[in-house]
Amino acid sequence: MKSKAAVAFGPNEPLKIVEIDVEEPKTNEVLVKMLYTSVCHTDAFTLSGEDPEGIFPAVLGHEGGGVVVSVGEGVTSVQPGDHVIPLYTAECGKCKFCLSGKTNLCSAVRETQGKGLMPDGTTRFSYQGEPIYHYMGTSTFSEYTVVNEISLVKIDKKAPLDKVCLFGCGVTTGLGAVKNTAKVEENAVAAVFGLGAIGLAVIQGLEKAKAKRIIAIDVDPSKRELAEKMGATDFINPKEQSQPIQEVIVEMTDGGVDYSFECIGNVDVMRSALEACHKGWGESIIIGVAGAGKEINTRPFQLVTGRVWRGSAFGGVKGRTELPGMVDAYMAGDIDLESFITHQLDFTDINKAFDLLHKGESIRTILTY
Ligand code: AHE
Ligand code: ZN
Repeated sequence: MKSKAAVAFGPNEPLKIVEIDVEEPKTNEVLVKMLYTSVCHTDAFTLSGEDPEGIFPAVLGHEGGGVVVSVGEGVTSVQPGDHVIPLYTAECGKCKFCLSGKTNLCSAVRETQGKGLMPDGTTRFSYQGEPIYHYMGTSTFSEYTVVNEISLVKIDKKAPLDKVCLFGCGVTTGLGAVKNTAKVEENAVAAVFGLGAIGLAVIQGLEKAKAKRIIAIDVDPSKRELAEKMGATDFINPKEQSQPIQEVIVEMTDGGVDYSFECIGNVDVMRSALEACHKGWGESIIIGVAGAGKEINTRPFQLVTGRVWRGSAFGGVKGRTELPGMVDAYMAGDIDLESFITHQLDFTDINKAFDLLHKGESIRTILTY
């Protein structure tokens, strides 16, 4: 079938809105009509050419919501008409990772996913007879997309997809990093570096966890208002400080924070975030995605003396098991999604959504097909 799509033909080129061909779903695959998608920094990161797994031409996009159109052979958990959110972290429930009880990282389709292919090694997208690659197993920048059954979570039909599509990445990642990865306890002191969607969701998660002090850090002073609305108790602009930011934080917290979160993908900030942690127990969670070839540095003494470095992917959340509950929590008024949505545009204006993100003017733009 024909589908309107925003194709990334090459690194650093604007996406091109074209009509691509989408094949029927094969065994264990599902054809989804996307209704909404948003743009995450990771899409921009891959488009920039910095992602070692980036392949072109590709249909990017990994934060979306849609409706099942048809299912391939063997699909049992979803049927046409179901409302679904694509998951870039699949959940097969059967692999070594899923069964470990220690991680949300599923290995079932991850290898082919990273190569922009479906598990049979081919793509369902083409343009003028040439293959177009998938992305993160989701490719939400096409009105019709083919996704593995295990990369889809069915959610309540009553939930507004133009809001809950945000559970596809940023919000879930931030909330999950607090709850699953850091396991923040009541009265904890925390610092959040970078106040995009993930950082703001971390702040919201910290407030839910009843952290007593939530220090929000960003070089953009305009981020303060939203950070405070989400629950930040302090805001620091590192540019206004004469000392390194970790020293500022250590001083103001009597030795450092219990938890810090790096939500940017900047390896220098990752170091600051670790070194802002309290001796003996402070834990720093790396969430931001760093560019190809980047490495983190610190003196090993920082770890010897009890600080811990951890990473979090999709907030440690098992999508098919946990997302329906998160959607319900939103519906019950326990999670704020509205505050993340700063812009709404037509899907064909997707390059504008990238511009807004690059300029730091938006948190999330919801694109409507
Ligand atoms: N492809 C990159 C890694 C990208 C990466 O780390 N992705 C995050 C999600 S970013 C969402 O906005 C992640 O969760 N990764 C886990 C996984 O399985 O990819 C690279 O460096 O190769
Ligand atoms: Zn993302």
